[in-house]
Order: sequence, then C-alpha cells, then structure tokens
Amino acid sequence: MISETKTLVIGALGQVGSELVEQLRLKHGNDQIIASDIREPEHDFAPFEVLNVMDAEAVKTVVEKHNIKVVYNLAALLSATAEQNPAFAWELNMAGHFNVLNLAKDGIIDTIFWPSSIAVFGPTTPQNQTPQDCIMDPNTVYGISKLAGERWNQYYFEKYDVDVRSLRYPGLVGYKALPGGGTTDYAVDIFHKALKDGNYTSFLSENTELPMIYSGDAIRATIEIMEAPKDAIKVRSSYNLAGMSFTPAQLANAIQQHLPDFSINYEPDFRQPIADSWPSSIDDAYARKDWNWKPAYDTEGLVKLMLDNLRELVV
Ligand code: AKB
Repeated sequence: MISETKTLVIGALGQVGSELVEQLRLKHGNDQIIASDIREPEHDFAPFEVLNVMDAEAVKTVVEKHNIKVVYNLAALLSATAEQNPAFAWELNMAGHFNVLNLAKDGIIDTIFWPSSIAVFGPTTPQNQTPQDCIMDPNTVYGISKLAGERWNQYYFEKYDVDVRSLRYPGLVGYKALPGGGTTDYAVDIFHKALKDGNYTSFLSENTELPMIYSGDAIRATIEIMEAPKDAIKVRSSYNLAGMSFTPAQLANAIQQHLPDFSINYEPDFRQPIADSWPSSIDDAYARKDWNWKPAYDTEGLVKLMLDNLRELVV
C-alpha cells in the first residue's frame, strides 16, 4: 500500500522521526520518503523539506509538490518542555495535528500516523496494567494536548472517514537518537553517562516505575499499525502500546550487571510529579489482538543492546 505512494514524515529530525525515516527508506526506497522538520538537518537527509507544521499552507504545498498520500506527523513539544511553555506547546501540538487531519478530510492525503502518549493518563487512572479505556485526567499540557488530539482522531474518523492511526508511546529508549524534552529521557541519558562517567544523577526518584519500550520496537509498531488493513484498526483514538516497565533503581541494577562499578544517585526535579501522574505499566491487549503487536525486547535485552551499541560511540 504505502510503497506506491509517497510518504511525508514531519518532525523527522527527532528521536522517533530519524529512526522512522531510516526504516521507511530501507523498506520503500529513499525517494519515496520525504523527511521534514522545522530546521535544516546537520547531515545529508535528502529528500528533505524545511517545514513548519503550524503553517497549513506550507504543509499543503509540500504535500502537493511531492504527491504525498501518507503523513506521519511527529512534531510536538514533549512533557517536560511543554510545561516550560504551555501556550506554545498547545499551539504546536494541536494546530499541527489539525493541519494534517484537514488534508485527509479534504481528500488530499489518505492515511495519517499521529503519536499519542502514556501522558494521556493522569493521577486517578489505574496505575498498574492501565487498560485501554479508563479514567483519563492528564494534568500536563502535553498530556492534555495528546488526549484532545485522540478525541479529534476519533471525531475525524467517525464524521469524515479519515484514516488516522495512533499509538500511545511509552518512554522510548534507543541508541540511534537522543530524546529531547521528555520525562522518560533519563532512561536514555543513563546509558551515556554510565559509559562516559561511570555514574548518573537521576532526575526521577529510585522507585518511579514507568512504561518504556525499545525504540526499534516502537518504530516497528508504528510501521505495523500503518500497514494493517484499514478494517483491522478498531481503536481510532489511539492504541495502548507496551514494551517493558522499570524504575531508575531497576535500570541501574541491570546496567551494573554489565558495568559493576556504575553508580547512581537521585535528585528528583520538576519532572517527578509528571512521572508520578503516569501509569507504571500498560495493558496493550487491543494492539496485540487487532494487528498482532508483540514487543521483542525486555529490560535485560534492552540494556545489553544499548551498552553494546553505545560502547564505541560514547567517549
Ligand atoms: C515524554 O516523556 O514526554 C515522552 C512520552 C512518554 O510521551 N517520552
């Protein structure tokens, strides 16, 4: 389906975007996948367009220029950064989403991927094995924007038959790209610091358990949901997606199995209450049932993979 049409990835220089473009290009060929972001890339990433997702006309122009039929819209401010600039975060996260949804509503594009997040859940959500449908009372700007976006997904699907597909990403942990501005970022930083300095100061407390996923698994899930037949996608708001769950102490312990001298200390900051409002673990039964989702990596597998791959890169 996707290989016959051109695809646009908006936010292609971010943690998800850079890995996603790489995988989509391997699968469909370089020229089929147009990368775009608000800034120029630092390396050759062609075909590439500088694009502001909040500029509806600019998005339409790029889409028409390349005959785009599939859009992955990844541009967003994440949880921690969004708290520093709520008005801009709301504007970026919502206006960008509408600009892409409206292109599908007008029949210009066919299919949209838009990521949601575990941030849609809140303090009164059941924390363990959080189900697909439950109380959702996010108390961060990012979470509020993602929950609103999910409701618009459902609305555009029901009213205008827009084929929008979405996943509630947990924290993404990978070695290919750095995250930026999230509450789960510690789980990537810790590997870099462990290899470079032998110790890490965690901005989350030792027993803060959060849902996480290997970034390669998250990218595979993203491609798999987009390749699934339209009628297999029963959840049109956004699917729960799970990989693994751990606390900073458990992650540090798993790293110490490979680096016995590694040490960690804890200095929780403004991100702690954000993490405290999120689930500890996620029930992704619907994704498993509807489009056969299955993660490949658990915590031990992830730790080994991260250390093996970062060992040469981190000096
Ligand atoms: C964040 O921490 O803000 C993101 C997310 C869980 O969506 N990684």
